[in-house]
Amino acid sequence: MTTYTFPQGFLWGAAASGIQTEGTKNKIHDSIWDTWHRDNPERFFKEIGPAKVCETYDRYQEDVQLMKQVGFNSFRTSIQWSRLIKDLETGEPCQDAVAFYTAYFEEMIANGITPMVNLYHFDMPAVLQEQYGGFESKHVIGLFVKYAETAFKSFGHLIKHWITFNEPIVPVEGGYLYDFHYPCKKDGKLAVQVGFNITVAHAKAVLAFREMACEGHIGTVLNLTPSYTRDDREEDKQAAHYADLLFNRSFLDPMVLNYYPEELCQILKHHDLMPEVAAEEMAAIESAKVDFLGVNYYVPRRVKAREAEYDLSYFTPEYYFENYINPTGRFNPYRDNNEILPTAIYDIAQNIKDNYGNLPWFLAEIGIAMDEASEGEAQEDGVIDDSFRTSLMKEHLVQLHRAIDDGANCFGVHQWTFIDNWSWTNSFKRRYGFFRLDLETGQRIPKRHGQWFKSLAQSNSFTAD
Ligand code: IFM
Repeated sequence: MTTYTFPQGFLWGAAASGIQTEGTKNKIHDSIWDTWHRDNPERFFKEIGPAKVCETYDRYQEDVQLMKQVGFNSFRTSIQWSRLIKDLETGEPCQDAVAFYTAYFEEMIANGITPMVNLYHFDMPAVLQEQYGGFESKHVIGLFVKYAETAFKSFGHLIKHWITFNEPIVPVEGGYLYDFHYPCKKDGKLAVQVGFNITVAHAKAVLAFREMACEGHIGTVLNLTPSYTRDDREEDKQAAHYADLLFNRSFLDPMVLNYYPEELCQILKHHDLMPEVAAEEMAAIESAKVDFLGVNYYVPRRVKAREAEYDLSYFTPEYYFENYINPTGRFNPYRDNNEILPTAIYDIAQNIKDNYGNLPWFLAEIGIAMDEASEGEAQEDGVIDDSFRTSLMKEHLVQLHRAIDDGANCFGVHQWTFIDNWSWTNSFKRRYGFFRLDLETGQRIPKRHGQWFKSLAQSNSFTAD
C-alpha cells in the first residue's frame, strides 16, 4: 500500500451551481432553462425541470451540516443572474436574493467551509435571450459586467475566490452547434460570435474586479478534455491537434495567455467564421489576467482523421476530425460510452505546467456518474454503497498526485457534486453526489464514498495499492 499525501492547505470539497440546486422559490426572473422547460418539457429526461431540484434556497443550513459530515473545507456554487439582479439593465439587486446568498455563504464560513463563487453556469436570464439573443449581443456583455459588479459589491466581504464562467464552451456547443441547450440553433458563425462575446464578458468582469480593488482572487473554470488518437499516424495527430485547438485552446489561450492562437484565427477566416471584434475588446482580453484556473475533467476525447465526407450544412469542429471509440478502452459500466482514463489528469497537469506558465489551478469538477439503479438502495446502516466511485476516484487522485510530485501547481479537488442534482436535459438521469436526493421526499441519503472522502479530507491523504 502507498500513502499519497497532498500539499498543505489543499482544498477538498465539491462543486454545484445555483440553478441546479436552489429551486425557483422567490426567483425574480426566469432563466432560459425555466422557459425552455415550460415550453418543451419533452426535451428533459422524465420531463423534470429546474423548479424543485435540491431546494437549497430553503435547506441550505441543513446542507452545510452535510458538507461538514463528508469533510469539505471548500465548496463551489454559482449565483444565479436571474435571481440576484432585479433590474437587468442597471444591475440593481433584489434584496431577497442578497439576503439569501449572504446567509448561505455566512453559514458555510461559520462552519469552516470556504465558498468559491461562480457567476455564470449556463443560465442566461430568459428575457435577455429573447430581447437581445443572450451572448449573441454586445449589449448583454455590458449587462453581464454590471451583474458581476453587483455580485462583487454585495458579497466581496465574504467571497475571496471568484469564477467568471463555468465551462464557457458548453453553451456555445449546446446552444449553437449541437442542439442540447436553448436556443437550439445550428450556426457555426453565431457559435463563434457567442464564444468570443463570452470571452470578452469574462475579461471585462476580471477587469472590473481589479478596478474595484476587490480582495481575493478571480479565475475561470474550463472543461479541458485532452484529445487522444487511434495511433501515431500523422493524419490522426493532426486531427487531435485541431480538436484541441477548437475545443480547448479556443478558451484556454485567450483566458490564460491573453491572446488567440494564430492558427485558430486562420481556420476561422478560412471558413468565413470571424466574429465582430472591437479593438477595445481585444485590449480587454489582453489585459485581463486571471489568478487561477479551474479544470473540469470527466472523459478523454478520442479522435481520428476524417474518413467520411463532412456532410453538415454548417461548420462544427468535426469538420477536422471524426470521433472515435477506443476499442481497447475501459468504460464506465454505469454510464454508456464514458471512457475511464485517469492518466488524462496527469496530461492536463503537464500541459498547464509546460504551456500555460504553471499557473495555480484546481480540479474544479471530477465526476463519476452512476445511475440510481446501479448505486442500489441504502444498506442496513442507511448508507448507499457506491464504492465503485471511490475506487475510480482513487485512480484519478493517484495521477494527480504524480503530477503534483512532478511540479503541477494544483491547489485542490472538488468532486461533481455534493447532493445529486438536476443536470440540464439529463435532469436526474445520472447521479454524481455524495448524497442521493430522493426526488419524492427531498431526503438526502448518504453514500459510502462520503465516508472515505471525509478521511481523505481530514488526513489530506489516502492509501491505495
Ligand atoms: O451537471 C454538469 C455541470 O453543470 C457542468 N459539468 C458537467 C456536469 C455533469 O454533466
